[in-house]
Amino acid sequence: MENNILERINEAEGLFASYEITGKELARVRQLKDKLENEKMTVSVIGQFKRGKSALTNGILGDKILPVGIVPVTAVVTTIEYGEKGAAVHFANGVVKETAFEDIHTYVNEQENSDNHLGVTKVAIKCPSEFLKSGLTFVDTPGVGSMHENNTEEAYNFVKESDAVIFTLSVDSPINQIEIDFLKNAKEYAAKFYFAVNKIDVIDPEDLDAYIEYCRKFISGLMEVEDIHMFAVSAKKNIGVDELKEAILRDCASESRKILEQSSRLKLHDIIVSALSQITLYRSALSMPGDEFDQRFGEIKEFFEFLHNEAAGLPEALKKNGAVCEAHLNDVKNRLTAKVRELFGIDYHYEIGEVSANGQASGDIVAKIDALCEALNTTLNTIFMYREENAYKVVRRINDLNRLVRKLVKMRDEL
Ligand SMILES: Nc1nc2c(ncn2[C@@H]2O[C@H](COP(=O)(O)OP(=O)(O)OP(=O)(O)O)[C@@H](O)[C@H]2O)c(=O)[nH]1
Ligand SMILES: [Mg+2]
Repeated sequence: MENNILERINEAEGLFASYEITGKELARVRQLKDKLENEKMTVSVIGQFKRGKSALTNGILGDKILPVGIVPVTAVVTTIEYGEKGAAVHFANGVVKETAFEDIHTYVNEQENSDNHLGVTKVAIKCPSEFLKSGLTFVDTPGVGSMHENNTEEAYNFVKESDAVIFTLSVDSPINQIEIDFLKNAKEYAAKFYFAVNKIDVIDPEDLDAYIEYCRKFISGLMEVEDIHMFAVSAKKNIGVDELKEAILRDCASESRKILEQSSRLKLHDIIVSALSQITLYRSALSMPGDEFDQRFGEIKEFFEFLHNEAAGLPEALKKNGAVCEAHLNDVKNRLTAKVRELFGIDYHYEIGEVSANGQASGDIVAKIDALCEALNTTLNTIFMYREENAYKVVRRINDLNRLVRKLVKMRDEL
């Protein structure tokens, strides 16, 4: 089965490319293909808040890169790859801002960027750590279960992109329901698990043995694996961290292909499930009464007009600034996606391109916004068959959709 996962991905790509409503799944499946073809492995540190994930990340990299603290700290995902020391902050509107290493905390820290009000999608760090030399992407994630719901959401989202995870527990608290739920979810996406029990410096050796044994038995049951290895570590005192590092590097060297194929299989399954739910949403939107459709189309047209006027009202100096225009266009794309979801209940997908820092404005921003709105209007008219009077076309479209569902269900069940 694993051998033909790439074929399955290609097949899914072909299907998603033929339908406007599966644009998001198309982008995800292409990303998956790129990861598999280029053997890009992502290893994330995940777990409940305050288990010491950031401290452990620093310990593994051998550098005090990330902020650590007694209160919930990590608010955004931080990816770390091999390279000359540097950091870049990625924002939802496509802007990428180079930043000094010492300033990372401004964006990552919950106290400074509360509920991620700065709209950061990730902080991408480069660091010349030996551990990263093989090309893997190492990721520190926000913790689940604190009162900061945004952190839990970010953590759940990022698990979907992880191939291997270090699930971090700590001896100051026995495994709890929040962790169990998170672990069960992670199992749906990641192909390889390392279990780290952190903060062993604060516990007596006999208590540690009892704790490890308790967790080991429990997790073995949960993971349906007989013999789970628990890595007892202290990120703070650098105890046991090397053993964990070596295990990861060994597996990356000897079984990265296997891990990536298994992880791709799990992810493709999830993408297909998401496409099927998108089709369900679409079908329920299609059954909307005609006058309600009229009202929704009226509302989106008003929104188009609002966006037109907003762009027209931008100061002339900004309209000439290429980076500002690109960021504005991306921001409009994000808002259009949210509007379509609000009005029609489906996820409309836009690629958010990276904003180039010193570009000259190419073309008129107002005309670009109008073109974006016009294209969306045409697509919405087509996919919702809005005021379509040709019965043949309607029937063909519905049959087409039924065929897509059948193919996806078959594919999902075979994965
Ligand atoms: N004694 C001890 N304390 C530790 C160890 N590792 C981390 N800590 C402490 O635990 C607290 C939380 O550490 P962080 O690394 O910020 O934890 P986190 O899991 O990243 O927290 P969030 O980002 O909020 O989810 C800090 O006060 C650390 O100093 C350890 O090995 N031993
Ligand atoms: Mg943290």
